[in-house]
Amino acid sequence: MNILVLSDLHIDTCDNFGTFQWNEMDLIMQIEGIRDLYSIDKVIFNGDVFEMIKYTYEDIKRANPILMRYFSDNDFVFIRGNHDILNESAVNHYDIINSHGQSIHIEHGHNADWLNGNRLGRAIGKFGLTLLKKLSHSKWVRDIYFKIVALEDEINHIPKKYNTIKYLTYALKVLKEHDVVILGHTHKLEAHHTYYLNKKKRYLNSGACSLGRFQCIIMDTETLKYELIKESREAIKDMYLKRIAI
Ligand SMILES: [Mn+2]
Repeated sequence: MNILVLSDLHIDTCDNFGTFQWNEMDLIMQIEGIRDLYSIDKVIFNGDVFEMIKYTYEDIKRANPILMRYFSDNDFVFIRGNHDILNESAVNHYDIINSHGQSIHIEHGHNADWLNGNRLGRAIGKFGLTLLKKLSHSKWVRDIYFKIVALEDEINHIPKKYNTIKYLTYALKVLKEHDVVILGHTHKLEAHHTYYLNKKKRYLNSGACSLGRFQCIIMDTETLKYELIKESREAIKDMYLKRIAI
């Protein structure tokens, strides 16, 4: 089975605060192009697909009708990230076991963070979210909250605060029970191999598809061969032009 794993789109309402910066049709064409080119059997969205911290799901849906329709018309897997933890139609992780008994584990990766990764942190986070959900019925609380989040994002640019070694350590923990682990969350597309517990293990990160860029992982789940794909906006445009010319 060939899988396509992509993450961290942070789909927003396409206003000035957001980091999605994709035209809906361009993104769909990009995904469809890859599906076709690599004979993809399963598309897996590895978390932070929707920017539900800064925006409400309803507003995101309203701003991206073509994309939402595309998602619901296809049998895609959606994994929960820390920015779309409230997405009820998503799962916490997705595991595949191939015919050789090798196990591939896919999750967003925010469990490596203190706030998300231990019981106390999760309890605090959950309490905060519950409180926010209750208070968010009031428009002014919601407005102030979204402003604070937007300001916070501007001060600490998302990818900078991630310490790669922390996720590597977390990946090693997960690899005790799996042969391959695919995380997202860090916005850094990367791949590492190691011999661990007498087996070859792989940690991959699906990078990000925000800011109009396209990064993803393609993997043949039988051979565990993979490819990291990183395309700039310009390369994507060139590809369209070529496709149209044909
Ligand atoms: Mn994340």
